[in-house]
Amino acid sequence: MSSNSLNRREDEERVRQQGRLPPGQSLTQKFPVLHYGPVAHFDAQTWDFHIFGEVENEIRWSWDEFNQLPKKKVTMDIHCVTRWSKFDTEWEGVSVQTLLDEGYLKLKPTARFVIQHAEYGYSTNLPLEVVLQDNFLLATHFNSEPLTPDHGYPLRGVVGNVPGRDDFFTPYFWKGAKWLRGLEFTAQDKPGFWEKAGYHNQADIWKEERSG
Ligand SMILES: Nc1nc2c(c(=O)[nH]1)N[C@H]1C(S)=C(S)[C@@H](COP(=O)(O)O)O[C@H]1N2
Ligand SMILES: [Mo]
Repeated sequence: MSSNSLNRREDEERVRQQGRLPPGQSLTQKFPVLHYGPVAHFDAQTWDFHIFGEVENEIRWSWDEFNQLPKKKVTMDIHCVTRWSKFDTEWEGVSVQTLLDEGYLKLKPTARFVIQHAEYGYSTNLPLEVVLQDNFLLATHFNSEPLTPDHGYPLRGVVGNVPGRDDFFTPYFWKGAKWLRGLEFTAQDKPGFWEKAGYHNQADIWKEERSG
């Protein structure tokens, strides 16, 4: 066995002992790339970020404007439904709760779900309360570097498990859309790309809600 696979096993055993390895998952030291369709091309001149639906103020931010928003860092464990988990990943970006707290965005009381809309029509849905948790971020950076194109540059949704925060609901990682272009707030739930393809709508990593 190579020393690398020995390390991998030791790391996996450690997170298992810590109660951080969800059922049916295994630890990876790599960062796999997974998506349907092509990697999106980014043009700062035409890119915009659109917030719409059950909101008091519809928003369109340019890339420059988006980058003037307050950002924060969150470290979390990410869990892909294809059974890889990556631990202690650090993300930087904009928190939706911060947008509310600082008055950039005001929701209508009818808003209950959030649909992430990405390039090429990819979408994924989450309950509003999950999007407002600290483990959901509109991320521009991974481990202090801008996202790479295949991981969603310039912007993606991310959601993962924050160790010790059992009060946060954590879904599988497909619930973060790469090449994110907008958020739609809705009164009714709207299953997204993988959810319509047979993945679980709620996707709780601890309950192994993979399909159905
Ligand atoms: N736009 C877009 N975002 C997407 C997907 C996709 O097909 N298109 N796939 C999802 C899935 S299934 C996973 S597991 C993660 C993978 O992110 P990664 O390639 O950065 O590991 O992206 C999610 N976001
Ligand atoms: Mo996935």
